[in-house]
Amino acid sequence: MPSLSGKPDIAELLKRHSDFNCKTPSGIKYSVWEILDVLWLARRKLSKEPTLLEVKAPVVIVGDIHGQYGDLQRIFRMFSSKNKSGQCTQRYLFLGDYVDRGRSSLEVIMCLLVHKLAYPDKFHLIRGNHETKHINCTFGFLDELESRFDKPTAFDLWEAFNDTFALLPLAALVHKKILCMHGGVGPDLKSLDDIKNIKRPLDDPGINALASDLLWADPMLNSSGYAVNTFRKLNIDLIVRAHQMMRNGYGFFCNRKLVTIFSAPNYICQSSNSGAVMKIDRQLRAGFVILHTVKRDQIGLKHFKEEFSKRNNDRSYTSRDRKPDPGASNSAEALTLSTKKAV
Ligand SMILES: [Mn+2]
Repeated sequence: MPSLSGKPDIAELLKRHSDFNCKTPSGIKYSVWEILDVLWLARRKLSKEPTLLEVKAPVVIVGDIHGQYGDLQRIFRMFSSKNKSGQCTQRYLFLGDYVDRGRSSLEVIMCLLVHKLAYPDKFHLIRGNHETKHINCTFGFLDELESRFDKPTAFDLWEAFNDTFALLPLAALVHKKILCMHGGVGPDLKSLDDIKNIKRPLDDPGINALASDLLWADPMLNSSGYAVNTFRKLNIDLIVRAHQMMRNGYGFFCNRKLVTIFSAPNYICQSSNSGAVMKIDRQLRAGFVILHTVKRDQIGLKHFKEEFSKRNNDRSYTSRDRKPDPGASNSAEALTLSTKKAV
């Protein structure tokens, strides 16, 4: 489909997203044409990317967002040197599940795609299981579009978004050592070339067993033997995936060879879970930043300073062998993967 109204103003769209206060009930005002233009440009960009992205370190890895625009803004602010949302001062890798569940799926996916267009080499998006038609027609995205546009327009936009999702890469490899995907791996993964060879667009990943695992698989807690073989076979140190809600935002499995990160705190307003994002530094050391749930009476600079000094004094170190302390969800955790310097 050709561009419909010419080139969208990416700088203005970035500003509109960073200025937006997510408490405004009406959401960001988009014209149908600018959405279609952004999607058209995004498809052009994504279709040139490989199915297995090669990503350099340092990088910030983000798990499920699920339409929680305010939390996406918090993540940008946390990692922005200017303390401003929308400023891409870091390399980012998002692990999918941008839409559904939360109330601002449209803002989240538009914000991410606009960033992708503005910073194509620093901003990486892979596909989650909610970036598929038969899931996002049921779990909120289509309903949200129908509440903001007339029904035929909403349906056309939903189709255009899903055409774009069909082109998203399915996995990423950070510095050749950390394999990242939304779901997980399964017996169909024999080598990294198997991922590279999956052809896109892939309208229904369910028809490809390996793609299904990458989008849907969950770790089996007793699978350390399988994990060891997989890591040897693929010559990797760690798997980073998302897809499952973690009470503290992240969790290690399979003898600490696999980590789940989930970046939507207070998920669907029922869970009091924290969110987490993972930062991999130049030396391939991994650390986590936790997004705590924030109550109305906890907002403000005074409360932030109190909380900050409280958390800063917490030097506890969480290990898999120690029973997690429910009060210590702010514990920092660091993991050295390799001493090799990242290029
Ligand atoms: Mn998922």
